[in-house]
Amino acid sequence: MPPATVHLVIPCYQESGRIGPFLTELCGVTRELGGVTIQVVEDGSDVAEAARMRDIITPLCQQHAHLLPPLFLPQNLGKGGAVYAGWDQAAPVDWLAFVDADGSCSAAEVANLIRRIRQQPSPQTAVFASRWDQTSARVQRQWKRRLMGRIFGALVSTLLHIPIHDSQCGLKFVPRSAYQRIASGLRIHGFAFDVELLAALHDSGCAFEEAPIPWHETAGGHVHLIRDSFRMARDVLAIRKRRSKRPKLDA
Ligand SMILES: Nc1nc2c(ncn2[C@@H]2O[C@H](COP(=O)(O)OP(=O)(O)OP(=O)(O)O)[C@@H](O)[C@H]2O)c(=O)[nH]1
Ligand SMILES: [Mg+2]
Repeated sequence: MPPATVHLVIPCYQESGRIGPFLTELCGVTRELGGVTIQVVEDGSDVAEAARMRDIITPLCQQHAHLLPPLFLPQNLGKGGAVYAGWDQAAPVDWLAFVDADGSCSAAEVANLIRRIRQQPSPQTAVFASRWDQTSARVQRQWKRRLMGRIFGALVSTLLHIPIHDSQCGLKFVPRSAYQRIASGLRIHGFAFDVELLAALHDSGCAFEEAPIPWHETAGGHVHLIRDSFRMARDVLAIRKRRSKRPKLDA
């Protein structure tokens, strides 16, 4: 039987300085796996940045048929908006996925998780990579980010009653059929989009699992610890409010 197919989106905002080596390696490892397409979604950075991204990606597209032409969004939608724009245009694959552009999660680890989801007899359980509960040798993050990540994880699981430790890790796999059931109700396009995605999957009956991965934080991150944590906490509260209003399945 052919392996389950995967469409992997890389959301990018001002990433021309970081994406090159990671994308090159990712194209190599996924080509060996087969059945994977990759697409960069450039999230309305600016004209000069879009040109730099084109210069990096075009030669790689010529070498790798499974690297699709990038999608250039006319305006900045936010990380979630970029991921969904890529997923919404995907061919009818088995799995939709995204990975951060900065290579904090290595290409080899992306390949490992693709092998892992392919062990499912059919795509059923969403797989969220996780930086939780690991020795500092495997997960290298600034202590501030590690701390904020733990606080945010506790906030998500407590307020939404969903058992998860790390909702924000930049590598996730979702069965396409499960995404199709929930896509029309997804509203959050910023950095907290993963939380809404998780809640919607959970509420629709799609199981999920956290998969521990090594993580090597890369300099030049876009997430502003105070400003974005505040926005994300606000988004979690909005998700909670909306969920409390939804009709109960068994009503
Ligand atoms: N589409 C889109 N992607 C964004 C935006 N801001 C950041 N990203 C992408 O989101 C991903 C994660 O952003 P990073 O800059 O790696 O975040 P970070 O500050 O390193 O935070 P962690 O990776 O969680 O430690 C990258 O692929 C970014 O390009 C945005 O406004 N739009
Ligand atoms: Mg990062």
